[in-house]
Amino acid sequence: MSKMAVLYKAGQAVLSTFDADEVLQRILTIAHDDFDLGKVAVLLLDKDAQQLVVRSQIGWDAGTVSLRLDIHHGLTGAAASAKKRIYAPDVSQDSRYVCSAQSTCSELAIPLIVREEVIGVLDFQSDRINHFDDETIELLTLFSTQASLALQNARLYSLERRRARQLQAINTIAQQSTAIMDLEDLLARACSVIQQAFQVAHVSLCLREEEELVMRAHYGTLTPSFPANGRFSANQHPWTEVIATSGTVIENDLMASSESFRLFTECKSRMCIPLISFGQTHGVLSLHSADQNAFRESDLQSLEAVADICASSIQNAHYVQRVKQLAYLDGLTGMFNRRFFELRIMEEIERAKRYGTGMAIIMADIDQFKQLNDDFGHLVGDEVLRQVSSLFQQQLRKVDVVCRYGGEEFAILLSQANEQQATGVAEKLRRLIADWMFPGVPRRVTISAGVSAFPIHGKTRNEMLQAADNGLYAAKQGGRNRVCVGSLTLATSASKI
Ligand code: GH3
Ligand code: MG
Ligand code: MG
Repeated sequence: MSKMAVLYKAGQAVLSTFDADEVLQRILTIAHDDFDLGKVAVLLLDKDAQQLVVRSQIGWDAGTVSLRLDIHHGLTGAAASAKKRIYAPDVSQDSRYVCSAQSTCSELAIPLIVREEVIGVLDFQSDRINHFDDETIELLTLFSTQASLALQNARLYSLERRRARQLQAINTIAQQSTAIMDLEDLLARACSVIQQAFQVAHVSLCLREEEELVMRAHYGTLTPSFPANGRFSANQHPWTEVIATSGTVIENDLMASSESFRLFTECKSRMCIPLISFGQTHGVLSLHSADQNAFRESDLQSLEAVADICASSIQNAHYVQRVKQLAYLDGLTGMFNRRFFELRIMEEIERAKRYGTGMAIIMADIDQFKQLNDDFGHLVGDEVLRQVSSLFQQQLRKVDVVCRYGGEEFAILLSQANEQQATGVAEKLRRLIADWMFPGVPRRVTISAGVSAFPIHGKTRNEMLQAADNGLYAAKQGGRNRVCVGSLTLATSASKI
């Protein structure tokens, strides 16, 4: 075959694919078969490290692939630095030569250049002195130009595909952020879409709760010591920097880092992006890769777009939560309202049934409140209602729920409490109110209360309420300012003043 025909065939071969590995393979095959060269290597330039990395080779042991050489090292380094081909017809006579194979006698290194920029080097070695004649050198130089273009095309193509995947991900998450109302669902979905689009091993979405970050969704294998939905201090690297600067942190080499706290196993590079909405950092989106150097500045835009969508969904969810909360709050006292009580009593009864832990309710009503309003005015009445609510709240555990059931009546849900404990609590509240001096009320304010406990006084919401109500009725009948344990019939026992 004529030399021109070889060149034509070589050009066709390398330029007809967009797959970088395929291009590299074809370069080696052509050099080996058509130019009769035993040793050929393609080295690509790692600009940041200023090193040439062996990406593909033929003629050496397999171990040479991914070998890194300093840009000033050997003939390949000389070719890359000088941006021109370097030929050593007898390597033993060239001081720049660095031996990589004992049998090599001549070496030709040709830089791969795209738009004036070196992207790598093609390295040809022969076991014969003076192996390369002028024409071969010329042809290999032309071939290397085609190889540069093919590699550049493959690189652009893979960037384009990466870009397309990322755009697709943004689109998917954007659509779902409006379709999915539940925040947990959306965050979980976002993690898996991001993982696919950005091809990383692990993704997490952590939201801020004061000084801590809580992992609300993740994709990947967590380290055994870190539980799903676990929390950790935000005051540590890299989280603290992300939150303090509201900026993305990219770490492409975590091998050397000695940090003791890791979310995920096998994490060699990491990118942490703040979730910002209306100037507030709600949390951090983090991507973790099992490879070094997995993240590029060019991914930043797409990932920040995804982070923005997540942040605004979080903001929306907070708002929805707040609106929901408002629907369950009493405007005068700020306590939960009857609607909330109805919701929670069903949950508490369910829980008591499932775990056999018991629960109780107290219905408390202010005595002669109509008279109090009449004597001191409605505004004073309102203030008494507020203070009674807050006194109740202060006396109870976090798990208990105080609700303004209506007017001057309060319903209290006691989690995991029996009759005796509930009566004790009711009695404590009764005494506290009776002893309290209310502003603008120069006399005692008292309450009456009825208590019922699950399951002895009732097994359903209606039975429990009826029993507590019967207790309250008995307390009023018995002279007020007292606590009565209710039963479904009106037989009651009472504690007195
Ligand atoms: P008893 O000891 O039998 O419970 O007598 P009572 O006067 O407390 O009971 P009654 O049901 O006759 O009256 C309740 C009063 O509570 C009537 C109503 O004006 C008053 N009230 C209800 N809601 C409010 C409120 O939001 N603010 C004020 N100031 N008063 C209220
Ligand atoms: Mg009353
Ligand atoms: Mg009443």
